[in-house]
Amino acid sequence: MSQPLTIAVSKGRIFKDALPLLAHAGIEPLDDPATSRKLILDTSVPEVKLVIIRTTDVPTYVELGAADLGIAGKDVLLEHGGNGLYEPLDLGIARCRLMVAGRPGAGEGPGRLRIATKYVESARRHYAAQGRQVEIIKLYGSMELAPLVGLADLIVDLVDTGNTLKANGLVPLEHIADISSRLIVNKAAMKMKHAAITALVDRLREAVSQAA
Ligand code: PRT
Ligand code: MG
Repeated sequence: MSQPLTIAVSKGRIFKDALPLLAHAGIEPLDDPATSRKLILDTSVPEVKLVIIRTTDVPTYVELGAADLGIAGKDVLLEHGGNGLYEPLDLGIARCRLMVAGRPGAGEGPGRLRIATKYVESARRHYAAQGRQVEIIKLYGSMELAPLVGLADLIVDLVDTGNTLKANGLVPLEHIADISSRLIVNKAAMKMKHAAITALVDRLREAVSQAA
């Protein structure tokens, strides 16, 4: 790999789960983003750098070519729309489900439902497919609170163990999508740095199949 490559990744659970896959491809970050304040991390491969950004910004960086590649949850990609990106590989990490949740029995009546969510586009598509008129309230976090204080009837959020819902007296009601993190690639970079990128994608694919 002689061409420089930049990979955009968020520092939370995706970073943690991506480490063993990157290590299989010979890429080990020289700093720990949990303790370092650096936003650009050198790796054991001199040409490869990791840029550490908010998970919702990953598709933007990659689409606009500020990073050649990125790792992002399908939840984030569904909101972004995926324009200008290739999505060559499901990394199978940071798995969860995008679900409708609420108090038991919530949302069964006729009237217009209020849905609180960070996932406005996915929620809109879900209810449009059902032909239901809903009012969507955009939130940036703590969606579980919304039904408890009467802000919304239902929420659309990620569910893993279900413990967060349970702790707040909520239950999962409808499944919208299975979520995992995907490798995304800038379209121009795929042409200009084809050899380096396909080599990396192949190594990561191998790592994913060994992890499965
Ligand atoms: O920087 P920012 O805070 O925006 O992101 P982050 O640091 O949380 O990002 P990161 O890298 O940790 O990754 C977030 C991504 O992880 C999401 O975009 C998903 O693709 C994926 N993921 C997988 C999850 C979960 N599982 C998950 N359980 N993201 C969030 N959760 C939250 C969920 O929103 C809810 O509040 O965990 C709670 C539910 O968990 P359970 O186990 O109680 O059901
Ligand atoms: Mg977080």
